[in-house]
Amino acid sequence: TRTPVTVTVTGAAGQIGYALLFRIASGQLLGPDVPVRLRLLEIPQAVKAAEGTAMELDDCAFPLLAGTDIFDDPNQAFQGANVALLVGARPRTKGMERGDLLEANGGIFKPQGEAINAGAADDVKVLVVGNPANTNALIAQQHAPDVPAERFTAMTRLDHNRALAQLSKKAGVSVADIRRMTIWGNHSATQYPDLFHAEIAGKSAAETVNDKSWLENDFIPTVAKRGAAIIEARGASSAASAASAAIDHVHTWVNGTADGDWTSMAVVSDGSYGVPEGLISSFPVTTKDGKWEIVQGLEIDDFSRARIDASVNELAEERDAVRKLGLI
Ligand code: NAX
Repeated sequence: TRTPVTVTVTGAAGQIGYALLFRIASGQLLGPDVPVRLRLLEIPQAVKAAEGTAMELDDCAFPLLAGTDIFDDPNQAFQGANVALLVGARPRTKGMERGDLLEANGGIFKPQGEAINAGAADDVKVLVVGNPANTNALIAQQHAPDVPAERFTAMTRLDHNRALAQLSKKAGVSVADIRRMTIWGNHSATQYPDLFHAEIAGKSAAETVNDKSWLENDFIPTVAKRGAAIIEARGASSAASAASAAIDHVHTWVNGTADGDWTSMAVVSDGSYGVPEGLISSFPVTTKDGKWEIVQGLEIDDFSRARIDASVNELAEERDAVRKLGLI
């Protein structure tokens, strides 16, 4: 039998954690033949709740779950981690300025980056879900100098999946008929879901839909503001869909994208498409053998260029702000 893969999950007692852990333990993260060992990180006040979740994990009797350990110390939690899902973060509360938000999250993601650097497995893959996800990933990455920068990623797969769902409804097709969807930029309201490179049954999605007004005034804002719409309807933020996207992100990273298709991941920029080197920005990426590559050579028209630039500028501002705060 295989050695279990160690998966560390932070914010394990939160609502995404609750929707995520059972899917990891059932084999949906890494595959139906890969045993996993869970290491959960919570703040001390939430350890008891995490223990309750661990009891339920026991009670599922998942054949693939080799064990669950709970910590309130990042250095212990990331020990030996092959996969690290950084879900716990400090949410923006009323009256909080962006600087305060970045500073509070710096206090979380700096020590977590250091702990990953010190103790994670050599092959560690990191996904940051906790918001502001791209910049939190940048902070963690900057404090893990011994880990290759490409192992730090942030989640835009939920945005990607939301875009697939909206397009499938509009076009009256199954999401399975859609390929090459892309989210560019920041996981925020400035993100740019791109239909000009997406395909429905092999043909341009933008041309197939042929409704510029829908694309501009309906599709883009609906995808970008979907998180707020879920809060409005549910009275709580997206949890099961966020967990599902985190599963998809890691599964695709480990197991590869299908031939002729790609996915969206926020990854460290190498300067592709004019995105400043070092920013963690969402791109179209293919994955193979546990490695991602940014899709090259796509033509970007003026409409897309302006939107990509706006979102990337926001990322550059966030980076400058955390630099000023001494967080990176
Ligand atoms: P919850 O507030 O339900 O849970 C967060 C958990 O993190 C809490 O149990 C808290 O105790 C824990 N936590 C806080 N600081 C911690 C630390 N230093 N170490 C370990 N654990 C810590 O939030 P939830 O709804 O689960 O959302 C988690 C994060 O995901 C939020 O930042 C949220 O904004 C973000 N999201 C990101 C999305 C994305 O697409 N990238 C979409 C969904 C979600 O909004």
